[in-house]
Amino acid sequence: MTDLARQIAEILCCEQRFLILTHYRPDGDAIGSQLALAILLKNLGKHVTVWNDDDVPAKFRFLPRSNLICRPPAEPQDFDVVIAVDVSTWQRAGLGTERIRRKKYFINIDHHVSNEKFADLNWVVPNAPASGQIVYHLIKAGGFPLTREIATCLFAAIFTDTGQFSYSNTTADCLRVAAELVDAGLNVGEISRHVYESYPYARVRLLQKALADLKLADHNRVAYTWVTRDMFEESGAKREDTEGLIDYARSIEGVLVAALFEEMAEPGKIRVSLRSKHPEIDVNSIARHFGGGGHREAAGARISGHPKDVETRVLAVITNAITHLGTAPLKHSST
Ligand SMILES: [Mn+2]
Repeated sequence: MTDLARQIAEILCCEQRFLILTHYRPDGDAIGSQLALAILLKNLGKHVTVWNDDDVPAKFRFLPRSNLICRPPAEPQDFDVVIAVDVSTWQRAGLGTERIRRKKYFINIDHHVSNEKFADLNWVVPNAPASGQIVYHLIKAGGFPLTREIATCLFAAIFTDTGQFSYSNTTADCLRVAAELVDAGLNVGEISRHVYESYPYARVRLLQKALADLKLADHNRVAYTWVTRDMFEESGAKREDTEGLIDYARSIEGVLVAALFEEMAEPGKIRVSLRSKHPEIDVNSIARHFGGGGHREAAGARISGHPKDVETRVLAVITNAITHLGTAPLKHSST
């Protein structure tokens, strides 16, 4: 147990008014970690505010107290403690960052290797599989009760950020933590059904369109596809429905890097998600090339430019990153 963990636990005990922020376009780790902290603080009798620029994705609304998450208000507010969780840069916490008038303590809990350590107390553990796991260790450090509600949120956080315990960040420690969370009374099948088997049909229509456009490049070692504004319109899918689409590109045999290009609502802006399946390929550094970041195996960036042009630039940097690996183990032909 680190001093930092104990120091943060003490602040949770002593202070009264808390704000919890995470990144916009929140994923399961962001929402799960935010809600776990919120429930923990509520149980301690604290005043808790939870903001996000975007709605809670439909598949995470089953999480306990998900209705605590709301949009930042127009007027700035005072807090004793501001906690950013699963946020690599302060800017990624969105509008809420501009709605804080006063704060005594500023805490950053995160696992992105690209974290900019923007707060006063920065608890950044790049080898933690999920921010939710760091929150778990905070609960242990403070001797706080791990209720079933908190365990559900933390399990969802770790479950999603490890790709249902399938990515190489799934360590023995991670599974031990997960086992303890399940011991708190969780039904894993039920959580899995909510998160992975309750997609709106519109998402499947978006998937059909995105897969129809999927392409292989660089001796079939790179798979990429697009979701355009037209695809959103035609399918009726929401922005949150793109989560996980990249896994289809990633799942192809022989593919080392997968890329998903998404035309954003704002014209001329492209969101690029990247995944690596090879230990020597660091997509965080590829994303950083374009002002983004993330993890070695999963990262992203927002890039301005003409779609075709952005695609060419990103594919060139990917090619450059994998060129030294050779083209040996290829079993299938280009389509
Ligand atoms: Mn995360």
